[in-house]
Amino acid sequence: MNNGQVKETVGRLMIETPSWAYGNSGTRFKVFNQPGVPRDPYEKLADAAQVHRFTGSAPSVALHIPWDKVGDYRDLAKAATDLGLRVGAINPNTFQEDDYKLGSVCNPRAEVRRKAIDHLLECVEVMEQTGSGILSLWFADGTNYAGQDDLAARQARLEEALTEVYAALPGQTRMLLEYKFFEPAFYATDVPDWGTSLLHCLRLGERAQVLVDTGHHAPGTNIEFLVMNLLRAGRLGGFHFNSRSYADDDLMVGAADPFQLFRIMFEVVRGGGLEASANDGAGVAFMLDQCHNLEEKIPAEIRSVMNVQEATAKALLVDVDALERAQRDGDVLASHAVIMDAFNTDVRPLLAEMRADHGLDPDPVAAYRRSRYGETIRAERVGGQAMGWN
Ligand code: RM4
Ligand code: MN
Ligand code: MN
Repeated sequence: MNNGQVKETVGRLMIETPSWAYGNSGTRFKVFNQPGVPRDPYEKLADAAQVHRFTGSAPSVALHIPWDKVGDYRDLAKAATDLGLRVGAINPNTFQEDDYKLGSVCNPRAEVRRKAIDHLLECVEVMEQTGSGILSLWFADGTNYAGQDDLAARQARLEEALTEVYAALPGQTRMLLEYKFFEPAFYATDVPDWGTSLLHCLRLGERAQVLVDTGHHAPGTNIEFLVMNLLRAGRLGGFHFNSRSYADDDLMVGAADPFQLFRIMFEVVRGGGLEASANDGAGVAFMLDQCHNLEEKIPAEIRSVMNVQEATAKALLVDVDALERAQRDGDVLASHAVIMDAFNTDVRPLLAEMRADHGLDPDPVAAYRRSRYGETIRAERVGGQAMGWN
């Protein structure tokens, strides 16, 4: 691909930011408070609009219910539109109530499962009211000890719940099923890996797809391999981008291992995953799922969008003809060199040019700083209850 095509393709790539990235967050030990943090979902949207304003590439915001519960979701969707945004994926929360101690949709007690399913159905209604195209499911369900519950029965309960919710999905909307190998469950997680997620999705139907959170794998997992396979199967629904060094660290995407992000984006490009990138259309939904505990949240989201853009631009620069030739010749070093040449290209000038082409500042973080939006919210948002996990 030439530079012009790279700019055009990256310019079309849209990345969704999560409402929870703008609220307070922390570790298992402490939620840190930052000044100027949103007090309600409307203020989260206002912050998300800044990320879109300076990148031109983050037009949608994922919501987490009930963290983002409001009385009137149509009004919230209208507020998003007024800010030049739209509501993206709706994420139910079935992991923060005592009732869910032994699981939500996999709980051994039918009444708890009913409560969890009803919450998922409530989120389907939120989709309808906000025009969202994606129900994004992650379950904290699992067990801590061998024998604690019947593993197969838990899968059957999960299947039953997903079937009911899938049937309630409006129109052409999709259900994405996210997996994570451990935490909070430490013995057996009910959806630990892409295989389990895919099995459920295949049973449900075409509008059920796997969500790959890049932080949800054991160390050393070859994520690009499973991304390739999911694309081949037509079941890669989307990404939750973030980076990890140890567990589910939720750090900025591309921070811990930019080479891994590049390898993932290369498989996305190869598998046609960039072709329909509208978040609630048929394509792969590119979403961030991060928490900024130490760093300022809005510029961290801007930086993250830029990291995805850089990895994508490098992936697009791979000389595929030279690569295919070297692969055919069995020339291991030459094929690897083609990949490394692309990865080692400094694409920052090209992306700066791309932004200028779109009437944006070539340096989004600097432009955000100059806007003094951060100072403004820190001065204005005094009093009230800051939003966050707690
Ligand atoms: C989980 C998972 C989900 C996110 C929650 C808050 O670990 O990544 O996507 O909704 O955290
Ligand atoms: Mn996630
Ligand atoms: Mn996570």
